Amino acid sequence: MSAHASVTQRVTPPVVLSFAASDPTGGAGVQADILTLASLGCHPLSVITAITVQDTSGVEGVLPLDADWISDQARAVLEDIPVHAFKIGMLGSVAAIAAIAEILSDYPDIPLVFDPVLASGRGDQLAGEEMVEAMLGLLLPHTHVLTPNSLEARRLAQGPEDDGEDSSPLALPECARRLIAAGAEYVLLTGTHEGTPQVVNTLYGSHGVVRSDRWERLPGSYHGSGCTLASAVAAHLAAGVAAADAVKGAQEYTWRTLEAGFRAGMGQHIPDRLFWARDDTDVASDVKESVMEDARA
Ligand code: PXL
Repeated sequence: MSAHASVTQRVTPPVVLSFAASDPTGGAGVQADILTLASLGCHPLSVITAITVQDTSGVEGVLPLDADWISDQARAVLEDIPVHAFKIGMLGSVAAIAAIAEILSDYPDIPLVFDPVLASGRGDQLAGEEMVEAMLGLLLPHTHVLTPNSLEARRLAQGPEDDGEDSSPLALPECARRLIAAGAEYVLLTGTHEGTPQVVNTLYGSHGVVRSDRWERLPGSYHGSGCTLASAVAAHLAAGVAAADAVKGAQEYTWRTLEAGFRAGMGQHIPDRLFWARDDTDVASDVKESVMEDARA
């Protein structure tokens, strides 16, 4: 009898539901989430919010899905499978945001990691002003950990009073304070876009800074680093790790995926979410080799 034939009831791994858009390059979007969640031992559920046309240099087109189709995808799996964390990435419309907010309000005890995607790495706009307003009003109140980069944090936190010609950009701690006042429990503000020698990522809570971590700045430009980080936080939360430690573990994992990143096309590098499976010295590589050999035999 083959070793695969016995039907035993296995323990289900932590389950994370990701709401995200498709990125055919596999660098960002739902593909990045699935790779990250699987690499960290979770089972990923994926609800597609939009389909994009893009390469590793930039986004050429976005087709938002009907809000009803987003709700139906989510309701079908949620009624079948218990979920341990939610993750939200790129959203295609205000209607999609409202539909997802309604679903979240039925699952108040499941932690949500919200990566407020506003633009691609090249700067293609992926969310208009009404979507920013809807994210603030409808999704932040459900958010356990918000993961904006500094550009997203300023755009989300900026009020009309900050729009004057000669007003200086908002300080990042003030952005975090406003985003927490809008409903997020924690804000992990990433510093990749700041001009600092190291990348400084800071986790804020309702009493101020919870932790601040510094990372060697890598030379490449990466496609999907934010999706990887947010999914990694969700994976840790789904496994029962509390926010401060989840954020630490997620940053360590993400930095290693970037260090191992590769340039598959002509644009940005892609983080290697499965870096450990390619390490010759790792047990995982022995398993992969033996599976390949069995298949060839
Ligand atoms: O990295 C943010 C992001 C998320 N999701 C999709 C994207 C991008 C950036 O391009 O295309 C689908």
